[in-house]
Parts: sequence; structure tokens; C-alpha cells
Amino acid sequence: MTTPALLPLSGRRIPPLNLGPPSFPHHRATLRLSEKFILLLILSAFITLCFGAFFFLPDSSKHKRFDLGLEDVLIPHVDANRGAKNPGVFLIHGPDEHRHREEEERLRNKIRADHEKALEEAKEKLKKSREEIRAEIQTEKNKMMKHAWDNYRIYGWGHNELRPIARKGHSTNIFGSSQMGATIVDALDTLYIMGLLDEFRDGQKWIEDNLDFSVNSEVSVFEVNIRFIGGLLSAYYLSGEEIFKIKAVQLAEKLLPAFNTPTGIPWAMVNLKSGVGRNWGWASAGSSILAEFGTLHMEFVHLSYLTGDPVYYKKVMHIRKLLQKMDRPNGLYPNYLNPRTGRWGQYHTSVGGLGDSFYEYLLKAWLMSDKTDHEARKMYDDAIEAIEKHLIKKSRGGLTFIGEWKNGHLEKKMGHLACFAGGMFALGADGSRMDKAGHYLELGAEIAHTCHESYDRTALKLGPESFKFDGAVEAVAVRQAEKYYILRPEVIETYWYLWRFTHDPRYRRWGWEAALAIEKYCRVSGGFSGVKDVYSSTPTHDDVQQSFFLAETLKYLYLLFSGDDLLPLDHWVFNTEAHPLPVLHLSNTTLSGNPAVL
Ligand code: DMJ
Repeated sequence: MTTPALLPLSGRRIPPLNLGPPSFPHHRATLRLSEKFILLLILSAFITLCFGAFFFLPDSSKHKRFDLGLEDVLIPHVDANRGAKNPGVFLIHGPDEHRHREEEERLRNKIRADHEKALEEAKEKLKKSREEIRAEIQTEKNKMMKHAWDNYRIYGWGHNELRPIARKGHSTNIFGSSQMGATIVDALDTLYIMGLLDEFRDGQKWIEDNLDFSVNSEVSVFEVNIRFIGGLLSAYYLSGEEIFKIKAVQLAEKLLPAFNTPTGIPWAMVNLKSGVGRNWGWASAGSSILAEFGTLHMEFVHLSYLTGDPVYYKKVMHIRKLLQKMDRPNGLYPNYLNPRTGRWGQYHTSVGGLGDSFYEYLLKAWLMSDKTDHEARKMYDDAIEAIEKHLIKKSRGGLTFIGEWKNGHLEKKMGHLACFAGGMFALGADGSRMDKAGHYLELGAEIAHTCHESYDRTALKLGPESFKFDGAVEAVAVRQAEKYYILRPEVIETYWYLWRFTHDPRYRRWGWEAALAIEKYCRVSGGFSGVKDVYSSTPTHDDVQQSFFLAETLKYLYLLFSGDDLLPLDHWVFNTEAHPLPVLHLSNTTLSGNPAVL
């Protein structure tokens, strides 16, 4: 195990860790696996042909009998001698017979030709050198990212996101009113990791020339932190390019006024120019949100580490100290906290939206500190124990789910966002209290299974935004407003963590199913779009290519089919937007409660 060389406080450039353009070491290490991947592709092409034949033939099989070589395997029910026992199969006699025979012959020839072509292609592939195969695999693995990026480059460049059908830029209020190139910043590290270096440089150039934070625009502190600061820091650590660190620090300075509240719990939104902050109108009694103010730690500790300025570290440690002092109903953290009074708002606890990444960052604070931040680990363990006791249940059909706690009542509903927890439990298994590693790995696997079911029980094989466990209803969305899929990553993220820890092939299989479904239903000529109803076999698109699709969904998919030596988890910790940040090896000091190290 090598220790990653980190940038010391002086600001000297670091060599990229385990990654190095233009050819990455991990590509060599994964060749054997990748060869298998190619063979799999060939096999799947062949099977697709066979299935194509299968789906093509039955329409005609209602009218005639086939005598194909593959018939017994593919359509065993088509047998004239046993026709009487096989409803729907009967023979054709009379004047049409000749025409039908010709048709049969044509189909037979087509299938044979396709079959031979597939075998020829397979043989050709195997003749190629390792380098050629490697390059082809790389191109295959990058294809979705290329499609998403290239279309954004053409139609949405500089805008925050892309409307892939209208073929124009898109934005939401989380990014404020200016064009901050959210997709560029969010996608940078994915491009780098995939070896798409021309695209990476193109993004870098845009950032150098255009990314400006002195704008009169009100942004979400949380979203801008995880996507922009996280993305810029990650791009910096991977490439060593100073510009990314400079921009990250410039933006962080603009966020600091959000902490000017009576308690130090930051506002949800801040105006980058005036520094005026406020909370979302919909949040309980003017509260700040747990998953927002509780998801700053990783980025802010890195900012202090890189700049030598303790201000960022102090802000997030202050939040932690305040939370530690508060009473928690049933040991659970409510999602709402009023930044003026320091009191909880509504007693609503969830591991999905509003709560999710707070728990994730407790665990990752510990991992990021080289497992020296024991305070964070304790808070994580305590929180997870309470969650397991009160929120995690098994459905009648045996599916483990994480419900939501509302004023003492358990709502048996789980959001797509909560599916990230399968990966979190697996990631936190090692180092768990009373050595319950096996238990947490199992719990992670159960959540992964439940979330896979939520995908599998839909027409599109893509998961709904939220699903219920109510009587006979299990892992299925009930309300129309919960049936959409907006290219979210959490389920694939969990597959990836589970794959890393178990190498159980089911996770690659499940990830592959999701990739195929995204390709089939979300890909449009101008990029990728979310869909409005995963239960309808003719999907309607929402016409938004979310920036997290490039930052997270496609990155986790890529990692799922790469070797473990690409961004090893003992050196890298992924922020909640999938931006990898290196573990900080701070020799014998502890980050926790010890600002002296900064
Ligand atoms: C991402 O922006 C982050 O993962 C965040 O923590 C919540 N989920 C979205 C994507 O679904």
C-alpha cells in the first residue's frame, strides 16, 4: 500500500495519484477482466441476435411453422408434430404455402448471415493486439459519457445543465441566476478518470476564462459546495492544476457569509455578491436542513488543509460541536434545525432526502482523516444504531427497507436517494462497533437488493423516485408524482461499493441492467434525459440532463466495470457528489478538535 503524496500547505503541485495521463496503470491491471468484458459483449451481441430472431419470429409463428436450426433452443413450442398440444401453433396449407416457404427461407438466411457476421467479428476482435483491444474497450466504456458531454458541449456550453431535447441550456434555482457551467465543473474528474483529456482541457479552459463567482446570484450553499468546491478540489488533486484549487478557494470565501447566523448553522442559500443568506421557504419554521449544513465537512477540511487557513475547518467543527450538545429524540437527528434559535424544527428523520449525506459525511470524515477522527466515527455509529432500531424494517415479502420517522410514526416509504445507504453501510462495516462488520456488509447487501427490486418491478427497469411498502405493495411507487427517474446515481453507487467489498458478480449484472435501461430509455439524440414514469413502457422525457449524471451516475458505472486499483478506497474518499478526495495522512495528529494541526 503506497501513501498518496499530498499537497503540503506550501501549495506545491502533487503528482497525480494512481492515475496518469495518457495511459493509466489501472488499464493494464484490468486487462484480463476487460478481455472478459469484450467476450461478454460479443456473447451478448450474439444473444441479442438470437433474441432479435425470437422476437421477430413469433408474430409470424401464429401463421406458420418454422424449421430453423435454432428453433428448439429459441422457440421450443413451435413444433408441427406436437402442434395440437401447443395452442397458437398450426400449419398452413393452400396457395399461400409457397409464399410462406420463401419467407421462411429468407428469414433463415438472414439469421444465419447475422450469426456468421457476429462470429466473424468475434474472431477479428480476438486477432487484435492487447493495445487495440484496450483502446476499443476504453472507447466503449466512455461512450455514454462522450454522448452526454459532447451534446452539452454543443448545445449547453457554459449553462449549468442541458435540455437534451430542446437542445439548449437549462438551470434551476440551486445554481442561482448566472451561468456557472455546473456540468463542466461536475464532470471534470469523470473526464479525467476516463482518460477523456481533450474534453478535460476544454473544460479547464472554460473555467480559466469564464468561471466567475463575483456575481449577484443567490445559490444553494450545499449544492455549490458538493458540486463546485468538491468538483474543483477533485480535479485539482487528480491533475495537479493550480487553477482548480484557486477557484475552489475563491468560491469558498464567497460561501463564508452564509455562516453569519446567531448559531453558526449556515443558511441554505447565500447571495455570492452581497453575502446575504436565507433559508428555503418550504423548510419547517425557517429551518436549515441537516443534509445541507451537515454536508460541508469533507470539502471544508480540505480547504483548510490546502490553504493553511483554519477558518473552514472551524466552521464545520462548530456545527459538529453544536449538534453533539443537542438532545436527539430516540437518538435520531431531525432533519430541520433553526439557525436563529438552535432548536429542532419538525421531528422528521430520514436517510433519504433532507438527511442522507449528513450520515455519509460523519463516516467519511473518519475515513478521510485516515481513521483518526474518532469523534466522527462515534457520531456515525450512534446515529446508525438509532436508525437501525427505529427506521430499518423488513417488508412482508422479506425486503429490508429504510422508512422515514415522522413525529413518532414510521412511514413505510423509501426514496431513491436513501438507496445510497447500501453503499454507506458496506463502506462503514470495517471499523464498526463490536466488530459487526459482517452485519453491516449484510445490511448493505439487503438494501442493494431492495433497491434493485425497485428497479426490477418497473416497465423500464429504472427505479422510481420513491417507493412504498404497504400491504401487498412492495418497492413500488404509488403516487404518480413519485414515479419519475431523473438519472440519479444512488443505486448504481451502492452496487459499486458492494462490488468493491464482495466481488459478487450480481452487482455488475445489476449495474449492467441499469446501464442498458438508461441507454434504451433515457438516451436521446441530444444527450440523456430523465423520464417521467418508469412504469409506462412508452416513456415521456423530462428534458433535463442533470449535472450529477456526469459527475456520479456515469462515474460509478465506469468504476463498477474497472479494476479495484482505480481510485482505491483506502486512498480516496468520494464526496457525496462522487468527487474523489484523498485521505489526509496527518501523521500522529487528530483532526478532531485539534485545530493546531492546521
Ligand atoms: C447528488 O447531487 C448528491 O448525491 C446529493 O447528495 C443528493 N443526490 C444528488 C443526486 O441524486
